[in-house]
Amino acid sequence: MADVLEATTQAPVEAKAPQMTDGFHLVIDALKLNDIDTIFGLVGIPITDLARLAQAEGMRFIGFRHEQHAGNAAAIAGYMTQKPGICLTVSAPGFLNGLTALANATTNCFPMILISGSSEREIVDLQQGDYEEMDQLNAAKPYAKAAYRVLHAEDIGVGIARAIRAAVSGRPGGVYLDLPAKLLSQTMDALKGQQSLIKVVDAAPRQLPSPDSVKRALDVMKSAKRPLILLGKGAAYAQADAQIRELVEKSGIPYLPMSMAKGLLPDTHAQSASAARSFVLQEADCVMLIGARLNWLLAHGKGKTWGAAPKQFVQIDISPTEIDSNVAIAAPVIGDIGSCVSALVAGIDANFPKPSGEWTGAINERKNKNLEKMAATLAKNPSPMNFHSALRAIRDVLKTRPDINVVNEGANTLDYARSIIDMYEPRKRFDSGTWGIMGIGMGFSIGAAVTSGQQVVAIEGDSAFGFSGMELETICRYDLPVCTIVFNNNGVYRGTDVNPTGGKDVAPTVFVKNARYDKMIEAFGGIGFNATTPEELTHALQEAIKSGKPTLINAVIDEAAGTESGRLTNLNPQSAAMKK
Ligand code: ADP
Ligand code: TZD
Repeated sequence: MADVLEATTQAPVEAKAPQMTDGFHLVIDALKLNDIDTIFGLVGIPITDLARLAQAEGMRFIGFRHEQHAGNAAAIAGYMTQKPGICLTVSAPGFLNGLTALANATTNCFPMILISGSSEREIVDLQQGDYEEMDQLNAAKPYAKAAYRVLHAEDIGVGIARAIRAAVSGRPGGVYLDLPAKLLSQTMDALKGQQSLIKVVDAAPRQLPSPDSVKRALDVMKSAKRPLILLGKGAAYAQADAQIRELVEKSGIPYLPMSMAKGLLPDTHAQSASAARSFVLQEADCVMLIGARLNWLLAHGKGKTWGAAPKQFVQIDISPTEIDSNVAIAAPVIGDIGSCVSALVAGIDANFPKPSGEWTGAINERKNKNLEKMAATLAKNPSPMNFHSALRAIRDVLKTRPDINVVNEGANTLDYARSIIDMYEPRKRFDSGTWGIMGIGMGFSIGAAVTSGQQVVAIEGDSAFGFSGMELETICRYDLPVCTIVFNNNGVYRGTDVNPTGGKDVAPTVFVKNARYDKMIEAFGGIGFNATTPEELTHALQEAIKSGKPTLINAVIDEAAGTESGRLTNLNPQSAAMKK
């Protein structure tokens, strides 16, 4: 009888036992619910199990050797897809390593979420010396678009939803999400847990421009004698490729792409004024900025770069506070680029004046002259190679493969590649961006390869490459189709500087001479090439692309070929002071 009683009293208890879930599962479930399928990160206390679980639950976890590069991969994935890229790190030092990438993402308007584990609040707030103790939330705030912390398992859904919205709505940016260790192991009723998750609806709502702002912009454009359209990476991000092409072609206005907007229309487009950049910036009397800021990359909209001709600016941007940030904007159009450009296209009727033949003719004349000059420079075959002859070889191979993603950093390597390598498709060029930061190379390459599943060619200065070189192992581990080309000129900018004291230490800009970067990738099973002539470089790049394997080409460049700071010589304090 006692047995029967026990059996009958136990059975119902077991049937009623609530199914439990925990913080680990809820984080993964919330990300998956929002169609996020990849995490870039680096494991350790307290997030190793989170990474394991993500993989077990069918997400892709790409593990890096340093968090900055995981963060950069997440940021570029966000830029390519309009979905926030996710970077996962451990507490304090791991978080700080990721923070550079978060700040860079925010600066460049790339949507990403840095998720870091953190140590116990009670101990951190009393500064009692926890393992990897740090007040990460407050450290992140100045460098992020938004920063949140979740303390209770039932708030994970809200935390992830807010982070997604903050990253992609309005002007995109980097978001920090703090997950204390205790939260991850907190348990709660599984059903209630599932019900607490949020599938974000319309994360980046369209923002229609006001009709009067569109009319004002059209009126300003109509009054122009020498109009110009300037496309920035905001225009590339917006994925309004067809509308932008229609605006350019229907209006007939010449355009200039900023570096990462190259390929939004093919660089070979008849209306591209890239080869006459200085001329059009100086001579234009009306400039329409589409997703481009008048920051240092555009000389703040004033000074010698912009010439003496008075300018009127039209600016299309999602962020109203961007307007008038450097010079007066005659016609701001605030909204998402797709909606704004569509509204402008609709307003271009038969009465809309085509740019005069005088203006387009002058641009074409300047273009042809500059292209001829460039062709002569590119045709030279100095030994050792210089930037131009090496880039000519790369350009000719890439021309046959417009689908290839191009990553680019360095000083001279960046400046020359930007103008010599044509792009033909949108969102295929990823570079040092708004900060002119070194170190994006391998992170962006991995992010682009994982996101697109397609070939990446990274064109890297030897100094620039060094910031993320250890990620070659990551590239080999995941067998990614990334070909890294190191422009090896023995140093930062060049390799010829000498220590004026005659002492043993080399000059601050100089590296080990004749290093063989190709040997580095061989250590991890990748394929290395050494190229000392354009022919060798062409052959190596063709082989690399054909293999679809992790490859590295050590391109030997004349160590005297580079200029200090590339084209930014004027920003060096000493040269600036000497000019005064
Ligand atoms: P670039 O460096 O190519 O000149 P910036 O990064 O300076 O480009 O500028 C990008 C601009 O695009 C930012 O001001 C940002 O607010 C804006 N932007 C980004 N996405 C959108 C969008 N979907 N619609 C409108 N503006 C956008
Ligand atoms: N550190 C970081 C994070 N970003 C930077 N931009 C710099 C340092 C300074 N810097 C540049 O602006 S370019 C550059 C550095 C160190 C490297 C230039 O040398 P390189 O390229 O070998 O990469 P070139 O083609 O030889 O000029």
